[in-house]
Amino acid sequence: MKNILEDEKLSVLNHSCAHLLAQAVKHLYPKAKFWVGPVIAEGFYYDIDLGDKVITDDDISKIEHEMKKIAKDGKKIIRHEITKEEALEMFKDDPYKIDLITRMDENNTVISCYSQGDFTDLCRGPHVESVKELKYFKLLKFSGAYFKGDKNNKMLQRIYGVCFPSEEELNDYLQELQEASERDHRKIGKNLNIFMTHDLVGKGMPLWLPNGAIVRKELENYIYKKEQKLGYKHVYTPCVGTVDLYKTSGHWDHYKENMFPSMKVDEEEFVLRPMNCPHHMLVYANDLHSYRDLPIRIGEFATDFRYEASGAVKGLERVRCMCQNDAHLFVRPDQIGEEFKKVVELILDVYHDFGIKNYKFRLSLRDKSDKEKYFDDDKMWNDAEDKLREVLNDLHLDYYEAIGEAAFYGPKLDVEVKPAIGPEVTLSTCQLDFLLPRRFELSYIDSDGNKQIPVVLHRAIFGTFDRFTAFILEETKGALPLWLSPVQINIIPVNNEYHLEYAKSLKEMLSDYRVELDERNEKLGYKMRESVMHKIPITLIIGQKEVDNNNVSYRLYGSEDTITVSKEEFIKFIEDKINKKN
Ligand code: TSB
Ligand code: ZN
Repeated sequence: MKNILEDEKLSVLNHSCAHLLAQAVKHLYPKAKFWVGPVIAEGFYYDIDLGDKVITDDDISKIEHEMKKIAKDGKKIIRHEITKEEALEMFKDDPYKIDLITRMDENNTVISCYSQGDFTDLCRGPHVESVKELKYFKLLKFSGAYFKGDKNNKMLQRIYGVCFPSEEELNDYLQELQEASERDHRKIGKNLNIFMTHDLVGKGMPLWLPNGAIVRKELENYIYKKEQKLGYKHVYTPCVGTVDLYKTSGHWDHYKENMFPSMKVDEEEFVLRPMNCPHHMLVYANDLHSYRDLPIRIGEFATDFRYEASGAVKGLERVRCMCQNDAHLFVRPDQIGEEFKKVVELILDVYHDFGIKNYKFRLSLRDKSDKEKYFDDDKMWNDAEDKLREVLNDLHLDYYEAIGEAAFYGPKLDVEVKPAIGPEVTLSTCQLDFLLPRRFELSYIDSDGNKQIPVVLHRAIFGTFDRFTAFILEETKGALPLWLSPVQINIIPVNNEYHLEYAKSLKEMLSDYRVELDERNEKLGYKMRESVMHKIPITLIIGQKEVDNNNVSYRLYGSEDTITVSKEEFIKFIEDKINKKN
């Protein structure tokens, strides 16, 4: 998807188009007052105060029509430079512009504004020369938006749009936008009954429906098996802890703004946990450890709660209640490299199974000047950062470095992916930590009988089941592979009167799989179309030929071919497909 902000010419064009939008709104609603109209990655928007009026689809077409009219008229866009006093006078009827002007630097005497015909807007510019250049635009959507993003302020009307220099580019972009919205996991998740949300449960708190629960269970089984083979031990721990636990870990000081507020129960003060590390530190400390026992790998599918801004929560991708595919690996300093390498290899292995190809490794480092977020121990940080770099270089992996993205306890390797809509997000992560083991006074006995402090690797391969499911729904456009699909096989008898009995016997035979039998009295074509709409990987079509020959005919999702095989061959085929995960 094109990012308008990355193209200077397009940015100017879109900025001018935001002014054109404001001018058209002013023509149609003379009392309108204007806040800001910035360029964004998707085009532009303008926040407008329309009194009590709420924008409708009908208004949008009227505004678009008016914009076309003004553009055709072709007025020049002219820059003026005025003093702060003049600006305050010129915009005296618009409290939003006055807000902007009064906050401008006293010494910065030059304030610029741009006029086009009967409309003038306060603006730094630059702009195109004439509104004539604004020919190929489209208003995309509208929503309410609080003034300055504060819900105690007035709700303004935000209108989004985009503009291109040619019709072809606009159409291409709109087509891409349409495709992205088809791929949006929120849309797919709704259509395929994967998850729902409800105001009574709350923002960012999705409910996994039966179909979603199947996907999640399969993901859990899949990664559990991998982790078991690699020597991980899984635990279950509570999704709350006392405030003291998070004071000990440092989360209370460094991560509080991401946490839900605490609650008092009897004499204890609890907090919903945002991370599982403190619990796992205590699990480690429950036993004495010798250097021979390490690495110890403690895993958990663990529910966490985080405060995410209400504007940031998004379907399953960014939630306030999430389940991490988490583990904490307790290692000796000499094992860091090898263990870190194993984690990276596991990430690559899983991505291979899921066919994930478009991702970026990001080495997230501390911002040395941010003494508040990051504990102050240069040597510890430098050692940790060098260690990660060393392994990445050994593995010949492509990565880039991001300052200020480290966790408060250490540097990390993040894997970034691009969702259908919106900015990149982190999926997998592996984080090095010299701090928490100290804070929890963890130890092991070395070969000389002395106490040593272990190092911890925090890692989540899927990240969270929530985010990973969102991503995989978008990658597959909802057409999940056979092993993950909520319904794996759909059996359609051509004619219930003659073929239903045999179809039922097939369902019985396939009882190890997730099978549906469509015995509704609907036309074959209709049932076939529904099977495709629900993205079911295999559809069995059972007619007289199949009954007579005691075999099956199937179609794979996305294919028009019907293949006839014996029952035994069919079972072998699906077993093979499930095992290969393709
Ligand atoms: C890996 N303590 C570590 C853990 O041991 C930790 O919590 N790391 S994290 O903060 O990076 O979170 C782990 C993963 O959770 C992230 O990589 C990301 O994939 C996922 N995640 C983070 N926030 C959210 C969210 N709001 N919604 C969905 N998934 C999230
Ligand atoms: Zn952790």
